[in-house]
Amino acid sequence: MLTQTPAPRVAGPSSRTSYSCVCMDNITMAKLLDETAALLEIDAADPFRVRSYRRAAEAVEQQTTPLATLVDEPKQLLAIAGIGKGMAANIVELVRTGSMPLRDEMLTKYKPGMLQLLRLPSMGPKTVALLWSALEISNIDELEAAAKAGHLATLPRFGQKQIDKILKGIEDHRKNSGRYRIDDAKETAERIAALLLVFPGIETVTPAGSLRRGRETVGDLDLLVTGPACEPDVVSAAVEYVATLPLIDNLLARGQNKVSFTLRNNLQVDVRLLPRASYGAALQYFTGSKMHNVSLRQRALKRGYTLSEYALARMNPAEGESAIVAAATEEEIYAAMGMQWIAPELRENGGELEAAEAGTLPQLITLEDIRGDVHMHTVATDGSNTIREMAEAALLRGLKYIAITDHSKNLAMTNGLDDARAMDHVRAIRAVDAEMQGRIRVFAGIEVDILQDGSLDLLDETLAQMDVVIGSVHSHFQIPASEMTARLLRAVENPYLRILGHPSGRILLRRDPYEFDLDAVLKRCAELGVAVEHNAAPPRADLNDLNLRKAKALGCKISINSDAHTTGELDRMPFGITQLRRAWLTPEDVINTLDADAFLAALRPRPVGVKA
Ligand code: DGT
Ligand code: CA
Ligand code: CA
Ligand code: ZN
Repeated sequence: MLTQTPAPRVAGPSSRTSYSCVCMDNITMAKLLDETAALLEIDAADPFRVRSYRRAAEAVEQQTTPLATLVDEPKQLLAIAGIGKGMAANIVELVRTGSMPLRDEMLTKYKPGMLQLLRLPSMGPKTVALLWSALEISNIDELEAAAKAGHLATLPRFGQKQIDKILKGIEDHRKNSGRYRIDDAKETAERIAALLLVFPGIETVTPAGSLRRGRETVGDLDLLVTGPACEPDVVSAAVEYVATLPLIDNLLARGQNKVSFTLRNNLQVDVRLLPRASYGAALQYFTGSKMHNVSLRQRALKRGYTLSEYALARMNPAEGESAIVAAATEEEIYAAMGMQWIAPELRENGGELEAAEAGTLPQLITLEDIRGDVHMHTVATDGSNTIREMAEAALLRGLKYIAITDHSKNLAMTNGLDDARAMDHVRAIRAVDAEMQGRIRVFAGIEVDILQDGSLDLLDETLAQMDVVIGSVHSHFQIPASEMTARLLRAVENPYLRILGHPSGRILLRRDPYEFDLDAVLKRCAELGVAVEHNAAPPRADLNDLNLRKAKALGCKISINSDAHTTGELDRMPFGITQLRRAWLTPEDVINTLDADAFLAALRPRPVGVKA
């Protein structure tokens, strides 16, 4: 329990000079000890020795006091069950240098890639040692090549069945080491949370890690769980419940308060059951990012505090004073550090800590700020719903205006509109706008293709009839960067183009962005008053957070749109908002926060002489 931990003393001046080492946290330390144990095992070391490193790793992970603060207090290190004299010396080395002699020695003898081999199914240390000594296989790629080339069959006990199993394991591992889109991850997290909440005594499930920070993809899910069933003395029944969830494909690890498993799609999930008293500290820690945490811990040390997954604690409490400064909520922790609470989306060590200290964090945009969504499709092209259905669905979502922006003829597979159909469509849109009687405004628009030469796919006269003209690239992605830049620059020079749609063309995890000089295009958009789009569809999510920051810095107007092809896809907007928040954007930076008339007025003015 937190209150029973002896208060750490102030670290001596010598160890204070290098904060980066003093900042090694217990979980990182445990990982390094565990790796050393695995390398020793490959080395066929005495099993007792291997075991001592494993036990030490477990003991370190369970400690509530950051051991890095105890390096000048060997007695306190030795007081921990599972840490003897030699291990205490190892810990001191780890803190001071980031490694330790035995680990270094093992890593000169073996290769780090061999640790990865151990994660494959049916791959133990003896097998890894054999693969190394017989075939010099030191990583997964080499193992795969050897298996495919038939070399493994020359080894004892390697039948075809065993080899097939290894190849399948490698394939699964590859999928597993991939990343998952935030929308898929979020849905999965919600599904698991619903199951967890069935257990009596589990009251709160919070996704942490990259999902909470809103990264567009996540490596694995980190779910934090609390409630009466998660207190240290009662946690085993809850752990048992989690470890036997029916959706678990592969149970990876099951500890005192942690269960790790993979799902059928290979996504890994880490569930941690935490006491309420330290939930805030855990949430802060496991939300990350790692660099944000390292920076925050350095600041804590300067204040005479330690920050861990258990608490923000005084290093040197006065007689009778509690060591704990804050632990139950994140708000308390940041406040005790003299900072504003920092939205998870900003926690990438990109200036947010400095701003929080100065009290100058931006008022980030929220979904409630959005009044209009001006990129969506209907049955006229590749959408699934009518204009009226889109309008009603948008109204239900509280929007004040939308624009219908179907495709143009170049995108033939979508039944894209030619000039005549586009004009008919404008009339149909205006009719629905009238039917809605002001409950919601329905603007006439088009998502016109930017052709290979940078011209637009429809006549100026047609475009002149539209309220919203989005220009997008949907073909010829592979042209040289200079040509793509020229193409986009020519497109935005067209006075009818008002918004540059999904400007990078990427499809997350499937298609890279096309190459061009983004800075040049953004600069020109800013000069001409062409808005740039953040496309809220999770597979697109461009401009991404970094480029959005750039667009803002260059003075671009920014528009966020769902690009919905069904009424349900209007609900993509929150994913886009998350990315805008990661880019530090405020409501003032985004034109969709304006009223309908102000929005139209904020778009690039129509060419003189053209009547709306
Ligand atoms: P991901 O899963 O690759 O999308 O990224 P994260 O940020 O979710 O990373 P993950 O799952 O490895 O860890 C979750 C959080 O836990 C991370 O953001 C910060 C914290 N954390 C994990 N491992 C370490 C570590 O070794 N050192 C520190 N300082 N923090 C860690
Ligand atoms: Ca994660
Ligand atoms: Ca994780
Ligand atoms: Zn498009």
